[in-house]
Amino acid sequence: MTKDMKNTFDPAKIIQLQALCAEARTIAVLSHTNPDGDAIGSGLALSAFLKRLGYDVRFFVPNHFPKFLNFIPGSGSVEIYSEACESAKPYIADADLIICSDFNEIGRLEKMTAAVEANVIAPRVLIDHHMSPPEYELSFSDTGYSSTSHMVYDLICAWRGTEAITHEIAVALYVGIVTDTGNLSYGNVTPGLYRAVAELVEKGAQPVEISKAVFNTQSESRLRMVGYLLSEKMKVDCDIHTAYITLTRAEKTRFNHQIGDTEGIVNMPLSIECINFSAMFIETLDCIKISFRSQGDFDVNLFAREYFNGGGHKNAAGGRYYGPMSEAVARFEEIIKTVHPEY
Ligand SMILES: [Mn+2]
Repeated sequence: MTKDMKNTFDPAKIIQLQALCAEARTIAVLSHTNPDGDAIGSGLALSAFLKRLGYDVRFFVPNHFPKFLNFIPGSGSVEIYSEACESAKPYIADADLIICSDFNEIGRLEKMTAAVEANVIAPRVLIDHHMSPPEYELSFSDTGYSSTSHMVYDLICAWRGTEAITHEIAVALYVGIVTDTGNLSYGNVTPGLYRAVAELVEKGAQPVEISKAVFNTQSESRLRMVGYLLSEKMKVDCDIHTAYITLTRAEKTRFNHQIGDTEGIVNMPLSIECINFSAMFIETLDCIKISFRSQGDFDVNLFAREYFNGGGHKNAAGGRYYGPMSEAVARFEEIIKTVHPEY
């Protein structure tokens, strides 16, 4: 197990998990809406591991994941609830054990929430690195991890040792780690994380190939959208170390926007020397979705919580505004006059 982590995966808790699994005939592994690399990577690795131990496991996410994740071995087995709820609903509702991976509240399952709530018998297990974990029968919750995939790595190693990391599991976990850390460039990139990554590479995860698949497979229209947003839509205020970008529905249509296309754009203003706080406002059918990123001490989890009905991590959080884009931006502009990074 990764040495510099606290006892998130201590032997007593692993025994508890083993007992819960041993009592279960069917296990449902779940991850969050708009699944990202960490959601898919951690969920796929967990289900592959449990399947190899002989359990009946199915892995469900509420809606589609971005196409660039299709190269992960086993990604075809991920069940998309919005597509196949007829078969998913009874399995989730009758599962003997529910494992929630990479999210901290059941509401993040959106339409899938009802199926989970219909199951009042199954114990719930949490494995997640977000703040404010729910009270489940068994929780592996630790915000010190930069990805849930790194947590799943430690969990598998604590349970079965590194021998249990197959090629398929290694690729899935590696993808989850690099997507949540911007290819190992932000978040808690600890010595332990590099040790885990070294092991995953040893087991067959190919860093160059995976970087290409994850970071260099965007469409021309996505790259042009990024160019347009940075050139025309980014507001920068060096005095308060803050920048933000807005994206309307009309602009999404203009650039043939696909799921996952806005991923990562909010981080880009942070590469400007004077900027330590970045926000991105994205218009959707029912609200303005807002992403916040920071580097250094400025706590965007608190910011999102306090002003935009959201939350997340200290350096990465999200929120929502119910109203037109102009109002969301005006509100933001007003708040950052007084609340912004000091340097
Ligand atoms: Mn994650």
